[in-house]
Amino acid sequence: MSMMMEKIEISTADRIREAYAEHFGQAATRLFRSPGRINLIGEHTDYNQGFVLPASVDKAVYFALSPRSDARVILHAVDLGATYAFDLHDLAKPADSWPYYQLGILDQLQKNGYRIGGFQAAFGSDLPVGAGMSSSAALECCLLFALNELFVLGLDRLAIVKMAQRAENEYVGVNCGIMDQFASVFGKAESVIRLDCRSLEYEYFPFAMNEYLLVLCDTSVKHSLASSEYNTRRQECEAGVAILQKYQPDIQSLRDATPALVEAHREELGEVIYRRCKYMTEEIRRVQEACELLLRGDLVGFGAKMYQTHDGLQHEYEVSCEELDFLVEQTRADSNVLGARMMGGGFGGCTINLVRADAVEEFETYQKKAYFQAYGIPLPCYRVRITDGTGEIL
Ligand code: GAF
Repeated sequence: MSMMMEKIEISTADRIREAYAEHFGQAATRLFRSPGRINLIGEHTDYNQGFVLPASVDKAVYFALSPRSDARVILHAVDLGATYAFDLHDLAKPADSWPYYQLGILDQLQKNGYRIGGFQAAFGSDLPVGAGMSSSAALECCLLFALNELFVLGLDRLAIVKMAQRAENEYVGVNCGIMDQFASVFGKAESVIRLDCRSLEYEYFPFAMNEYLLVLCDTSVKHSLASSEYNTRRQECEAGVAILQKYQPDIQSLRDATPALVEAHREELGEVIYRRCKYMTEEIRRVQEACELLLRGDLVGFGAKMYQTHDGLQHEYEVSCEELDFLVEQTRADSNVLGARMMGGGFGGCTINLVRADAVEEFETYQKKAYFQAYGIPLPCYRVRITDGTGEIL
């Protein structure tokens, strides 16, 4: 299932290829790329079996690798200047956490009875870590895709997605949904993916960026609450389901509940669980409505939905943070911005902004200035290009 890739971000690809040659003293056999993702709308809905609207972007993880004749694995993290070597039969967690993602993949392969030999790899990325663009999912998907090719394991793309997600759940310990891995593996140039996270049916929607651009503003902060609160949100949603099931036994997840049902049981849910369920049932509907707007070419309506999502994430789901709220607030009076919201798991990372193309320069300038004045932190801005998903660079 090799895939010819368009030659994008070649400088990072070359950098990793060269770093491999320098570290291992010979050229790598193969080179693979897995992109990060954006998500236009549908946040935290994946683990509630709702809908999401992500796309894979022009920032990615690259793995250069070759098989070995023994059972040794050597991982060279180019961007960290660190190397970790181990035997395939010893997947114990090392002191440093950076190899967890790769070990998680090998752990999954073993648990599922896939046999591979040793290999050596150099990897690195141009994907900002901690920016909420799924650098960890990209890392997992890239290695698994590469090993699938190298050792001819016969996994299809969906199997890769599911196994990479389980690596994150079981080995890394983050109970993430399926969106990030799906977007990284199934991404398609100039398209967003509407994914039903229950059936895993998906549809590509053309998203040509001509008059408007998607711009990410990177707060450059990642508050430590991120992964613990993520797992807490999942539990809160499950607690909501358990209560609502008393009144509607066929509810399996918040996907099956309506905002009216949540409202009717507000008192019993309690204030916190009520707010989580309210946001979730509304957001799942909002993604569907937003897709309709997109199909009709109504980007103004679509942008308004992005703001509603942010408001819900800020006040009801409570996964935003001061810096994200500040950046979104800044855009509200700007008629060149159709929509803005925090993106991803929250507690830091990026906002995603739908901005009139001819005003992007101006937008970035005022955001950078205001952010620096408020927090003393430079604000990287990324103009996103939607590219193909995971594949081999030939
Ligand atoms: C993180 C998770 F990994 C995703 O599964 C998703 O839940 C997202 O947060 C929030 O929408 O990126």
